[in-house]
Amino acid sequence: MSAAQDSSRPPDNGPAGQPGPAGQPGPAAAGQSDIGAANPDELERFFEETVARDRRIEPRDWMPDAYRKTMVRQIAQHAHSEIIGMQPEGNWVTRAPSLRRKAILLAKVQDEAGHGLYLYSAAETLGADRADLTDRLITGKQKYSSIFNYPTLTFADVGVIGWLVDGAAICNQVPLCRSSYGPYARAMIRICKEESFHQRQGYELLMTMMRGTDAQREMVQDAADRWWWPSLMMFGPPDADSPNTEQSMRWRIKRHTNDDLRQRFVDMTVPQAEALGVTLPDPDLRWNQERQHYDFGQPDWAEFKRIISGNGPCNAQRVANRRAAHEAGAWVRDAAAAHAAKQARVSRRGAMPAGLRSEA
Ligand code: FAQ
Repeated sequence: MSAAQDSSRPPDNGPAGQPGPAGQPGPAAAGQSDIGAANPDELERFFEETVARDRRIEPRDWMPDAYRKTMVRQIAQHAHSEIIGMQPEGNWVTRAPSLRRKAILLAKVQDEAGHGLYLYSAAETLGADRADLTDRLITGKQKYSSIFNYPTLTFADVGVIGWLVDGAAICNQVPLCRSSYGPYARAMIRICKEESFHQRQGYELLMTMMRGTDAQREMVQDAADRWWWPSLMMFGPPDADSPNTEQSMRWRIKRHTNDDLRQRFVDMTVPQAEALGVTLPDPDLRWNQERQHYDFGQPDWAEFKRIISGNGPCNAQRVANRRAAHEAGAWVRDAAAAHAAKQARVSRRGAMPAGLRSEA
């Protein structure tokens, strides 16, 4: 369907800031807030209608600056989380107890790198610069998920991360496949498929350990005790303390509130814990017949605040590792840029008539 046929888009000959001919970005799509000759009210109305009709906002479409800023913030934090999230489990690659477990873990950690890369690309469609985003991560100016600031003490942590952390990520991210920003929503579809494999491998690993020795069962229980509360924090602060939820729900970036998703996660996870034979470390956890949901206790929100402001058990180590990897990779980026420049020179020369080519 062409943009002109799609009733969710203004015609191609619309004012500056709207899509140009043949899908070329209009001026605003390049990240400019100056909408030139366009009627700002009309653009805003068109944007609101597109969102209200559950149509996607695409990179070439006009969008309010605040929407663009929110999307860059959320996508960048998500990308950083995937990249930093490689570290806690990566810590166990060399010590996996069998070749099979090592192969599975390597594949999972590689998937996380891939997720980070899709997400940085999605942020670039909004005019963000990937080098700048990386810089914000390694200088502590941009957040990543609190969950990755806890240490992985035993191999059971690998299983519990798959079960609980990927389980929470799936709960949170499946609705994001319907997020209003097209590139983010599309990236999320593949990411969720891979997260689903990640969760199953974690559960299968824990099931194997629970069928093993007493010591293995104790390791699983200990890991579940340590990761349960941090997993609940992944959904963000309680709704009453979440500054972004209301506007993000209105823009249909988020489809559910933090507390709704947390409840969904608890309801989904309790029967899985029972099937595993693991006790979740919450004395307030019980089925509420009236609500048809589990009641549960609150995580330590003071701990959450400490972690997201950079003072968790592993924040400094995670960021230092990322910074070291970035600096050690500088020669690769330089070599790739030099190669790309050379290829561009060669193809420009190839396009020139022979008599005009310089030999230099
Ligand atoms: N950790 O107003 P809200 C994964 C920040 S990927 C750190 O509620 P919002 C895969 C929040 O950003 C996990 N910061 O904010 C994997 C905001 O920051 P600001 C990452 C947090 O955006 C598995 C401030 O607090 N997933 O696990 C956290 O509406 C295994 C106020 O909060 C995503 O990023 C937190 N837990 O809702 C990889 C999913 N919670 O404004 C490896 C996409 C909140 O100060 C191994 N993101 N903050 O800059 C989202 O759904 C949302 O951004 C929320 C937060 C739900 C995270």
